[in-house]
Amino acid sequence: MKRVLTIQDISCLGKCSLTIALPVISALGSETVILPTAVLSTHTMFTHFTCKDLSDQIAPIAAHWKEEGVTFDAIYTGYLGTVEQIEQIQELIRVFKGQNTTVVIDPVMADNGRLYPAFNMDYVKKNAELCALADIIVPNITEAAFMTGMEYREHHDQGYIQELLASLNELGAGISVLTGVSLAEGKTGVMGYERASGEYYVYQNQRIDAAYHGTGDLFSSTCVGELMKGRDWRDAMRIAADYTAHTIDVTLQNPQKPWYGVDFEATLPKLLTME
Ligand code: PXL
Repeated sequence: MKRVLTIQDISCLGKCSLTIALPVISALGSETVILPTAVLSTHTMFTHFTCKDLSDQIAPIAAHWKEEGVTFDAIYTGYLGTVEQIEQIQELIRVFKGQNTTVVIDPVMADNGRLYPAFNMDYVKKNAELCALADIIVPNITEAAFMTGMEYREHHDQGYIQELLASLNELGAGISVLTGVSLAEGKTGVMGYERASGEYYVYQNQRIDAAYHGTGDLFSSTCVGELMKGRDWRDAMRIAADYTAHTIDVTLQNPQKPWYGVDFEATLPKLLTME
């Protein structure tokens, strides 16, 4: 069985980060090892959330794993906390990245043209540096624009997306994938660029007009789980895009849906059948 280490916060309530990554990657058949970077009462779209930073636990936990001879087939990072914490995670990746370890970095820090409340430009710069250690990065357009210094364009064409991918590629990752790419009216999806082959990949599905929290984490976690099943990166992206869109669709049909996250619990069985 493949073993995945995922490093991100626990938002106790909120259906995001570890409360998505753990069930999704496990359901897709990989052992999921977690490194919680902070405990929050909820995600940061609630007001008055509590937050306990766990940075001082990273080094001792990593040291214990090293002593136990633990290895990982993938290391996947999501929402993190501070510049200093990212520095610790850079070190952890250097220590645990073996020849066959796939490093997936989702530089979660912004959306819709704006940084999340907790972050500033130093944090953006550090995330850009973290991306250099990745085999695959999966930022949204806002995060990519911040990390590359390019202008954020809500309405975009393929030319802009290719330029953004070229700049992202300069950060040093093997494959750069942009999420939230809408190349035609009523469509949304992903576009990626693979450094080694120089090839692009575009996938578009139906755009559902609803913005839900945690959908980026659902997408990334699904990618990681599918990659660990041996899927080519393009297939992993396509399945993750379809699964995320399907989950938003199902959530919208639930009259009791919570505002803070999607009903992925209802759609996990379908994910396991997706090709
Ligand atoms: O879904 C990304 C995410 C993860 N964790 C926390 C967040 C967010 C987005 O806002 O606040 C704590």
